[in-house]
Amino acid sequence: MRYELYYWPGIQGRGEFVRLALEDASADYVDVARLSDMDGFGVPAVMKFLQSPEVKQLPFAPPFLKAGDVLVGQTANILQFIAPQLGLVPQDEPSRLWAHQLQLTVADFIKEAHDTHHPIASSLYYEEQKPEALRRTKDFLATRLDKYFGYFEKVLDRNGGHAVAGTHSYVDLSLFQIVAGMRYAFPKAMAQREAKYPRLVKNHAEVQKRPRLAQYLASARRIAFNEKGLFRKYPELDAG
Ligand SMILES: N[C@@H](CCC(=O)N[C@@H](CS)C(=O)NCC(=O)O)C(=O)O
Repeated sequence: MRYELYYWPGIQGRGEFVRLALEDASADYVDVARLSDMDGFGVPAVMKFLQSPEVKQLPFAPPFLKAGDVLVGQTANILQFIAPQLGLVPQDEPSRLWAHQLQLTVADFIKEAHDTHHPIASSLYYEEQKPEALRRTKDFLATRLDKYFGYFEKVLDRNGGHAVAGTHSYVDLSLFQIVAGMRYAFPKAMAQREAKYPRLVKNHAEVQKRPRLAQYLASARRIAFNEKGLFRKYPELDAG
């Protein structure tokens, strides 16, 4: 089956967590918004689902994914849906619940990382909320980052180096992505902390070496991190 991923073009954002799963599994998919408007794709195709009165299971926001007649939104929910089909989670319910629990925690982390540069409103520019961003980031780096990374480190330790014991799963891919994002956005802060998180660092290195992922990461399909996405590099925020 050909999956259709609907996400904003030009950023990794939350769509990247879905892309990583599709790419790691070598799934047949189209990244709809990155294809031409002229062929019926592009951003208009995304907007069609968000605005058409005919869509009953209306997504709130991208990413969302279409698989045959199924239309599913919310990053963690999309992953929970496709992972069993892609062999990226064990089939048993306890494992799937555990993976989903972790993915929801990743979603919480991403929101907090995003709010470092947009603590007041997503509708305002970073430059319009810079003093608040500095204050928010100070606390994020002092308390929240270590709380989340310490938690994920413990999880990897207790499960033999994987998020779900004994197997590679979509959560390992998401943990790779948050390490990559944090290294991009906060290189100083990460350099000071990485020694505390050897399993997270090892997971990042192992995921990036997976043959299909390595190919993807080196391809033009992997959008570079930039200052429009979730993880943004504003050196003044990276106090270490
Ligand atoms: N909880 C949702 C959040 C979705 C979300 O915030 N999407 C962003 C792009 S990453 C968006 O387009 N939001 C539009 C809005 O919130 O108005 C998820 O995990 O998928």
